[in-house]
Amino acid sequence: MKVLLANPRGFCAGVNRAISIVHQALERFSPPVYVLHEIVHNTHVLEELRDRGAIFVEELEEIPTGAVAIFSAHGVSKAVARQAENLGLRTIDATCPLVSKVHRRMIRLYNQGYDVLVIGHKGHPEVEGTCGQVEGNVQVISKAAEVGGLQVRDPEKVGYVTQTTLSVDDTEEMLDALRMQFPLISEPERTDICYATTNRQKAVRRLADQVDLILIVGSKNSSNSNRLREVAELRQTTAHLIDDASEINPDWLQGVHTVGISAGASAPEHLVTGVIEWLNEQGPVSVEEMEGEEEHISFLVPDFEEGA
Ligand code: 2E6
Ligand code: F3S
Repeated sequence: MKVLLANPRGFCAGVNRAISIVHQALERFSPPVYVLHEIVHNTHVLEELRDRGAIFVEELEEIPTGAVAIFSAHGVSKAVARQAENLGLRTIDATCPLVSKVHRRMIRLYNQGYDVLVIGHKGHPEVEGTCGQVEGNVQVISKAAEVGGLQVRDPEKVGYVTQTTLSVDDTEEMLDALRMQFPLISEPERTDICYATTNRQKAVRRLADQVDLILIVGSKNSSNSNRLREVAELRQTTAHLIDDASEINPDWLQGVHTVGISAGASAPEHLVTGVIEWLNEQGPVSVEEMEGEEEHISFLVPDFEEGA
């Protein structure tokens, strides 16, 4: 069997930074350190950090006064940040800088009097954090069909921001609908879909044309990983999202000659290696890495001594 590896795949700069922040906090402060929400959406990353003394919670009230509280890579609303201060927590912000950039644009548009639309998946923590940058009522849309039902104060003063991990194709469709409805809509030079999302989707699109089956390594609640599976399926290639090799169903391999593998932005590379090893146990495999976009982006880990 042949194995083709998508390139790029796996960890992005924001995930590397967020995980490093938790490691650094565990070194600087005595465990436990608390993390509001999953630092990134990956069960294996969480397991490893739990073993080192991180505690993941969904509510600030679960964190004892004076403890270290890290905000996840997906970002938080202003109200949550304020509440953490009021509770006397030592906060450290691991929000991806590319999400923080979206927050800043959201605030700017709102302060300029725009009705700001958030294009994204309702209920996802990044979308909640982005909406919560401003006090006013923000409308979230997740598909083109919802555009017709939007109510705005002034159709000539509408702007939008997007979630960073959306499907590039679906977003274009939504933007076309928005441009029809609001011809003067305020647009950024590029959408807020981040470089890592764009590159990983492009790589899976190319991979899908060359393989019989695609395995995406990533957790079920990871938005960007789910989008990779959809990209493959849109190209009529069967795809499965798996946390690790243990979730592979051997029946999936019936009649398959070439397997493609990719990994979401929050999935560690050792899980991809585990999948290759598992496939190799079923019969010899040859592994080939596809050509792809080179990524040189990295984000500094803040020195949070003063902030915390
Ligand atoms: C923060 C923002 C975007 O579910 P989603 O894809 O957003 O999150 P992860 O944790 O799977 O991926 C990284 C990430 C963090 N993406
Ligand atoms: Fe940031 Fe994009 Fe990763 S927004 S956390 S670089 S998937």
